[in-house]
Amino acid sequence: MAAKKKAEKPAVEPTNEKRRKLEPYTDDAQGKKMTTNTGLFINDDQNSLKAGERGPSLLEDFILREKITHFDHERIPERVVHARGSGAHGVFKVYKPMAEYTKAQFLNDTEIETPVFVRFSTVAGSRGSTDLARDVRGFAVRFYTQEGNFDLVGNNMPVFFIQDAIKFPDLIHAVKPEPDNEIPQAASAHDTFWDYISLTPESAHMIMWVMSDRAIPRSYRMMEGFGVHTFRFVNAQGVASFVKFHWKPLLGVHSVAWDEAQNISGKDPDFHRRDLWDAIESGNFPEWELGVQIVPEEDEFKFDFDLLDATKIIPEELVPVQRIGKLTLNRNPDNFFAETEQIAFHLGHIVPGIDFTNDPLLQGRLFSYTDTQLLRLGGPNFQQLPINKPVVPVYNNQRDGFSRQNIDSGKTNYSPNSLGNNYPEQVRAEQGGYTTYPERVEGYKIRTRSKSFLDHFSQARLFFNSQSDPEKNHLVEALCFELGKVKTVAVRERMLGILSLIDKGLAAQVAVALGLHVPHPPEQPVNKNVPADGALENYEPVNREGDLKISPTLSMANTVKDSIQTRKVAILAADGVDEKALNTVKQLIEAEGGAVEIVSTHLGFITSLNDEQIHVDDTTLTTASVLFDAIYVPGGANSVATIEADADAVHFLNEAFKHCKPIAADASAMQVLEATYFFKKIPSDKGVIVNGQATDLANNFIEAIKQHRFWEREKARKIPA
Ligand code: HDD
Repeated sequence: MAAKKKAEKPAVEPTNEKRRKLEPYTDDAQGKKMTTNTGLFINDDQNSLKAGERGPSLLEDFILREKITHFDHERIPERVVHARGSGAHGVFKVYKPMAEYTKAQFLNDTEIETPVFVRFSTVAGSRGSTDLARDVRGFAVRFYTQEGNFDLVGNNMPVFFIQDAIKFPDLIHAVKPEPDNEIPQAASAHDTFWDYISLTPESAHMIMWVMSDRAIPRSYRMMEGFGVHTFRFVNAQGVASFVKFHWKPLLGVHSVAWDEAQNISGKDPDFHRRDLWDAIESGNFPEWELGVQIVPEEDEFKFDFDLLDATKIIPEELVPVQRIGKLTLNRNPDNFFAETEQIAFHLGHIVPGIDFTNDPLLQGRLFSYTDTQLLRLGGPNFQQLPINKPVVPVYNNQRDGFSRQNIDSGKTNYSPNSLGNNYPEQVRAEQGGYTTYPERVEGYKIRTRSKSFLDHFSQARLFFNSQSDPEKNHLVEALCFELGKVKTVAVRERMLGILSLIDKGLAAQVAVALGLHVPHPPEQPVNKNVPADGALENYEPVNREGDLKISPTLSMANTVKDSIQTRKVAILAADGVDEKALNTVKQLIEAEGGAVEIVSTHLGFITSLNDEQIHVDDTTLTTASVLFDAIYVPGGANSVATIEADADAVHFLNEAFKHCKPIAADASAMQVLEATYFFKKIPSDKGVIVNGQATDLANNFIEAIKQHRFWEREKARKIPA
């Protein structure tokens, strides 16, 4: 697919009702005169009012006071979790009517393009923290539907750490920087997190996901998304089914290496934010398909896990994912604060045809989101902020409060009323009024955990067993890294106990790195879920084998690898480069949708063999291999000699090799490869393309880039870059 041209912003607006509705609030100061907030033209914005040239500033200076006061109040509390994030506008369109399962209009009308706003995030770090932290990624989607806002507030992992929302504050306290010294930022590799996890066996499955490469995505555009909980679909006849939501990225699911992630955190902490922004600005609109797994109500108890347990997936082999529509992100926000920061997601923003289940994690979330916005956005009127307003009108008897925007006219602000003809009127279900699914519930008031929630290990094992060998190695290394940072030996030991209940080999490998022994025989993990008066047997984890041994869809090795669209290729070149070879490779890569940057030893231009002036995008000082997906070294004697002599350029290649990236070099550039460490140690590698003329070389290189990474290279462990 060819790289698309930069999108003209107005081109996407007419199709997007939300964008049109934001337009009146969006202002540009181009060509405008400066005023105070009351509209007074400002004559001097640079000098405060003083009593004499060198005299004190005067309290009377209302311009100074207004400017400083506003500045003093610019910050709002960051989100208590998911503080660091990036958002974009887009549209969603359903492929086929889903009337059999849900009456939600936006999932039935194939003509409607529903406006959306999506915010991706990390969980633990502060607003200014690195994008590449090992962490869960938030994947929150707001649909501005004709029946009101629907928010699907999910993550890039399909399960969660805990089964009950009452534990959430403890989990988050444990993962956030430690309270005495506020260290470490945006990292789970510390004592309090693993202390908590080692006492919380229900987190075993989630820990497998967080220690996998899913926690260090290559791009937000290359992540899956999941609604996590089991929700409920309800059709027009009132028939309900259970549903799990998925987002499947059309570019496939890809990650970086952990060493690379740590480097990127220093070289470009905005890596994911920049990547999303640049992709949209260049017209390479990120796309996902919405998937659903549907379970008829009568099959609720058919599985060896509980559908209400958010630490469990429904394996796709048991219930296939139907792809029912497409999400396209096609426009960057105009203002980060007004849109990305002020958007207030809430799992309870729901539309007819979609309903909740009794998942205790979900139930608690239904409280938390509005509550947190009240503090974060300063009162009950946050729904009237432009980014939060639905595209449909809002009428009710809620009134007043800080920063009320609406001017609600009329005498009545209560219901029932006769003075206002009893408006706004309630809406019958058949006319779209929301009705809750009349699920029958009865039981004792009781604080307990259902026994059907106690199998904490079989799906953790399923996940581990489903990984490819390189993925398993990464997971083991992640655990060695994280637990290696834990100072308290007893915590490490408890974690080895938990790991041994998932997989003995896994535990043994981690134990070697920690210089410890796996507790033997593996005891039941210390279980601090047990309430003071609770009976242990009601909480004791069950370690069953699990019906399914392998679920191939859980491995990123099986993702789609058919495109190089938006992959970034660095061309290492200097004066005297063979421009024919360079241009052939560059053009073929760009024709496939890849992006090429010329990296040299200085900025400005380089002069090719035939005196062509080639613009340099970056130098080995201003960029780094970790910011690219692949590297190419064209020939040309002088260029090759310069690159070979530049230690940073040689390091660039060694590092790219270490991170398993495809590398191509012209035959006449072999001298550069020979200067590298890897080429001496491993002269032949599937991902190192050195044969063929420019076109063949480019085509083989493109095929290699589609593979993303040559992880099997890591086995050799010989590259110290
Ligand atoms: Fe949450 C934010 C996803 C459990 C309480 N959550 C937040 C965001 C995402 C999630 C993506 C950021 C939204 C945005 O971009 O503005 N949260 C999840 C998922 C969960 C989950 C997938 C488990 C399945 N969350 C969860 C629990 C609680 C919360 C159990 C509390 C009991 N989450 C919050 C919050 C946040 C939030 C405190 C912080 C900022 C906000 O809501 O708007 O209310």
